[in-house]
Amino acid sequence: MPREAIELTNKLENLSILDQDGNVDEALEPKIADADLRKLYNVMLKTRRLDERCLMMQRQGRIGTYGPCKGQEATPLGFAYAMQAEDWFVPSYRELSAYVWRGWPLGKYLVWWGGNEYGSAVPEGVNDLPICVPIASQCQYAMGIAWASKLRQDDTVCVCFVGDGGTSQGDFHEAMNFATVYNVPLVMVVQNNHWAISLPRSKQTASPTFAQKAIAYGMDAMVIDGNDILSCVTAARESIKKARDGQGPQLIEATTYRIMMHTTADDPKKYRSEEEVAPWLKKDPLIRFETYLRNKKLLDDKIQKLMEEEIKKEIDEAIVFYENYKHDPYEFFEHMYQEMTPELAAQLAELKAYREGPAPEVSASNGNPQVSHA
Ligand SMILES: Cc1ncc(C[n+]2csc(CCOP(=O)(O)OP(=O)(O)O)c2C)c(N)n1
Ligand SMILES: [Mg+2]
Repeated sequence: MPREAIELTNKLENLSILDQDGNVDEALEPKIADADLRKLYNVMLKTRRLDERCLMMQRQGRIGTYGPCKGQEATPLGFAYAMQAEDWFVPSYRELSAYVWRGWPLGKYLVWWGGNEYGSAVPEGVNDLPICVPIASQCQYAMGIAWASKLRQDDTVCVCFVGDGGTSQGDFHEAMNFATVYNVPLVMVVQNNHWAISLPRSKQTASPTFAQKAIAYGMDAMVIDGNDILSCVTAARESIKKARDGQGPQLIEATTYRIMMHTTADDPKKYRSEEEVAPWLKKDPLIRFETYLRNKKLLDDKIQKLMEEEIKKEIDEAIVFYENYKHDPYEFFEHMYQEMTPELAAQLAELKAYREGPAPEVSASNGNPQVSHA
């Protein structure tokens, strides 16, 4: 038999529970306690407001370049909600809602975007990694963390976030391959926000979905409406449970959209039309969640006004914390490893000697202007 067919039987599920008008598919509606629904809404709203303030602060020159997460609050939040506190969360850089849920102080987020490494110092007792900008490099860390959980038999799951652009990096595929071969408890979430800076989703891959890339690795996968918090919670619960039960790593593609610029260093008007963006404004995760809660009588104008006031106060306090934070250049070396490597220790000593020692004589004979480090 020189030629025979190999049957590929995989199918991908595409899950959507709460539509853009706030209508819910009751057969699929996940069980979430009323108090939790309100708390989820509170965190989603807080994330939106902090994100808006960060953008304003960047425009005022009070923080550095900023990467907004507007419209992408539901997916990280749904996963953070379904995780146990001791599970591991490995983000990229648009997962603010998960950080807020998992207890990161808001001021730390501002310190990070203000350019100080203290923003990367993970709060005590929180099993998270800091914001990761080298695209998809976090996939390798996440896979390693999940492998460690398996070797230690500590029953924890690692949830990793990566962008659609990140799926074109080798790191993503290496992590996926290793994760399935070693059957580690990893949940990989691809936030498909349709853009990687100015590169559209159509140029990112010829695959109809990002999720199907998992099939080649022997990994379970599904697609969800990433702007629907109910789909996100459902997919998160299911995938995290499977990973924890030893059924292997899982890939979730969350369909969403980058409403804002890539970062404040970018102008999306140069490469995409307002007509493309407009329909996504109607799919806003916050608005549909609000409609859902109002229909359930869990939210009204009074509760919402109170939430807005409390959130504003908390953000104001975070900004005061950030603006009073004494930036210390030596901290740059402190938060990368549990114990400083000899190379970093040597660089720290060099910087200290440079800043605190006598001003060096710099000759202008090489044609460069005479400089002093004062
Ligand atoms: C290894 C690496 N290459 C290039 C960059 C520059 N860069 C920053 S963001 C980005 C696009 C990422 O797109 P995606 O993964 O879709 O994430 P999104 O920004 O849409 O959340 C690129 C190429 C980088 N940070 N790291
Ligand atoms: Mg993207």
